[in-house]
Amino acid sequence: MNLLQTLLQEHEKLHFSLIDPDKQAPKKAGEIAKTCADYGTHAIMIGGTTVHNRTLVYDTVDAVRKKVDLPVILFPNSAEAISENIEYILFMMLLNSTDNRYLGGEQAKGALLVKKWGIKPISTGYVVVSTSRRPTTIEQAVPLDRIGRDDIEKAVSYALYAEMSGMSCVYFDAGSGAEQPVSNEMVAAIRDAISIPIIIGGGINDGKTAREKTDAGADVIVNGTLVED
Ligand code: 1GP
Repeated sequence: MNLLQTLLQEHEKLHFSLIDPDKQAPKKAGEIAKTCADYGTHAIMIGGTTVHNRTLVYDTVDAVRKKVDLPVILFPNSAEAISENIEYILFMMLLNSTDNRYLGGEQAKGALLVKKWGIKPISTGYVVVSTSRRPTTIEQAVPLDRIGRDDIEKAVSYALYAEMSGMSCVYFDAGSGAEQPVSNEMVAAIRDAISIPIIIGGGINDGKTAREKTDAGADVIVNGTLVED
């Protein structure tokens, strides 16, 4: 069993707090992680679309691990963002990218580092959903087979692809600071189609919205912007 499966045996639903190393100094990241831990988050995720500095990732992970006793999971944008001191990694394929770099290129480079450093991978089918009028950072950075907020069938097809390929979970992300989160209807349709854990993030800024997503079938809610503010 991987970390996500183990945590889901202990808790019905999970909350992960995402800290972007590019948004604050490592010391501050440690303080944010401590606050999240005090609020009862189940794990700290470290990552962001813009970070390409392994040393900064290392220092951020180090500061967070010194402050909290929770699992710390890397959420990498490329092999460059993988640091030696992380215990877990969302080993992701960006399923609706149209750039081979995110469909195997970075993963092959990263796999060598994950092996060398003994990092525990959590294989993840990562899907970006476009819900905002203004493109989010990830939408600007990566060419995508666009999935709109109402493209439920397309979202379900990617979820099925992930499950049939043996990935251990899916992560549907509206992007950091998204104007709207992935819809409840989309989450429910994905839940109906697959049985592996569903992570939902992007634009979830209050408890009511988070609850709607878990009621619709999400297993894990990710908050980034909210925990940084
Ligand atoms: C982005 O899902 C995460 O990858 C978190 O999004 O910053 O909008 O919470 P927010």
